[in-house]
Amino acid sequence: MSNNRTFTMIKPDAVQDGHIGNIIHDITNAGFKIVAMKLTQLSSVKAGEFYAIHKERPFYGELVEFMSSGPIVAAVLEKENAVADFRTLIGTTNPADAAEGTIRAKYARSIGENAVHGSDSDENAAIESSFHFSGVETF
Ligand code: IDP
Ligand code: MG
Repeated sequence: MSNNRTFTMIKPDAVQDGHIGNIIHDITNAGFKIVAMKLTQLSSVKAGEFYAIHKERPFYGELVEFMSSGPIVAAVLEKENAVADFRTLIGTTNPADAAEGTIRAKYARSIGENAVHGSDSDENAAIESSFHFSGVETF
């Protein structure tokens, strides 16, 4: 995948709290085009695979349990400089430190239950997009 796509999830906290519509609004308002999207739920096995890179971190078990606790919205987004611009739009991992107006500042509950995922590199954006979507589901 080129540098114009990134992968996101609206996490279980934000789905539960009724923020799907507002978050999609913020994303499209910021100039991202949705090229794949679905409401789904991760099993604990799939959540563990998705976050395998964090296996050694102390919060891994909590993260896997949280990410499989309820429905999520998975999506692939397109925009020039997508990965970096989307990280700016969502704000820092801990919403207490996130810049005003960012998605995490507005909608996250805590550092763990932080409303949205955003890929951290073009390579991971491609891996994470194909983890969730097949070719015919991506436009
Ligand atoms: P990122 O989502 O901003 O890229 P990462 O460091 O990649 O942050 O961590 C992945 C996810 O793990 C975070 O979005 C958050 O849900 C969770 N997480 C990160 N740090 C902590 C922590 O200190 N306690 C609990 N959960 C955490
Ligand atoms: Mg990360």
